[in-house]
Amino acid sequence: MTPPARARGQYHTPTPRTTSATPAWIALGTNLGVGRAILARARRALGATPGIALEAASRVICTEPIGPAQPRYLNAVVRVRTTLPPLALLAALQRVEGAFGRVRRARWGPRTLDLDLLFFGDRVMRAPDLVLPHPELHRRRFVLGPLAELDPDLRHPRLGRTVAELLAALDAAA
Ligand code: A4P
Ligand code: MG
Repeated sequence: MTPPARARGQYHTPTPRTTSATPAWIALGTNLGVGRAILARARRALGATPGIALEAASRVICTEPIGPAQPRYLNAVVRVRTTLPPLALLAALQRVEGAFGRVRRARWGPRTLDLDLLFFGDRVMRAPDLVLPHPELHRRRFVLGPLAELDPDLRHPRLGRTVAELLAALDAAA
């Protein structure tokens, strides 16, 4: 039996797609105790942003922290379709981060919600405020795992390898 659409991580897009909308992939991360609720609210906030339609969401995974000693993270990836240009999409992500940031600074310190723009279609760019694809994504299992769940055949436009291939390369190097 086919699982319900929601269980497969697929979302219905209420507005009709326009041909000018671009697919984009966004990584979500949090290491706050109530992280699952934060991620669910962050997904809703993204989907409610004008110019952004949520298309699919990976499962949420619990991951060991990369970098300085800190609590474990919850990570996920979403695919959206957007009519915003790349820098406007980044600004929208930063506004959502900021909305959650006000909560986190009061209670938990500086990092509660991190939203990174992984891919914007097949755009390759290196501007002062935005590097596309995200420069670390191919080194991060906590990004490639959820990404592979959604779109394993998606090809990295600069490295020329698919998400599944990048994940396999990371596993082989471990
Ligand atoms: N920026 C440039 N390109 C991009 C892009 N493609 N997407 C600039 C998003 N931002 C981009 O980001 C710093 C600046 O990067 C922004 O002003 C933007 O103009 P930030 O989120 O404000 O700062 P940050 O958190 O210090 O940097 P970053 O790179 O997001 O942090 P990390 O390296 O992601 O570290 N371990 C696990 N297991 N899971 C995690 O999610 N996350 C971190 C956060 C560390 N360890 C982790 C995880
Ligand atoms: Mg970030």
